[in-house]
Amino acid sequence: MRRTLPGAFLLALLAGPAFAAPLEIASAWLREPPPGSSGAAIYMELHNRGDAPVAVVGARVESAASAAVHGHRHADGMMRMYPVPRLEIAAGASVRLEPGGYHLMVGGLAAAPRAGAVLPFCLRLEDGAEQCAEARVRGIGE
Ligand SMILES: [Cu+2]
Repeated sequence: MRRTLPGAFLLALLAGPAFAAPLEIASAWLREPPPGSSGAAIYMELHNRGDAPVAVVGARVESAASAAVHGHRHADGMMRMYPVPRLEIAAGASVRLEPGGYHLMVGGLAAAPRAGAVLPFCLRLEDGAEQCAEARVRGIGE
């Protein structure tokens, strides 16, 4: 039997998205959705550890129908959400997704995530790579 594993392993290492994507996702969390709601907003910190800009151009949550980056802006005394099709993080910079600002809007969750659980998600980057992480579900008063 030929031993092909080391070669394949090396190839996987070279082709792995970790090499192409210097983006680090930290402290991801979401609030437990209220009963009857199938939507949620995921917050997180994005750190670009690389020496070139990185842009988030999409997202996916396996158990949800939709996931997209949104922003918030004040208009006529109201907070309105708007889609952010491309969120760029400059080289060496960080961007916070936090309540009242950017968030990852999740819609059509198959099952409502409960406090203490984690919700896996992936961000799609402009170069085609994906960066995945888990968001921790916080309770209502947490
Ligand atoms: Cu939103």
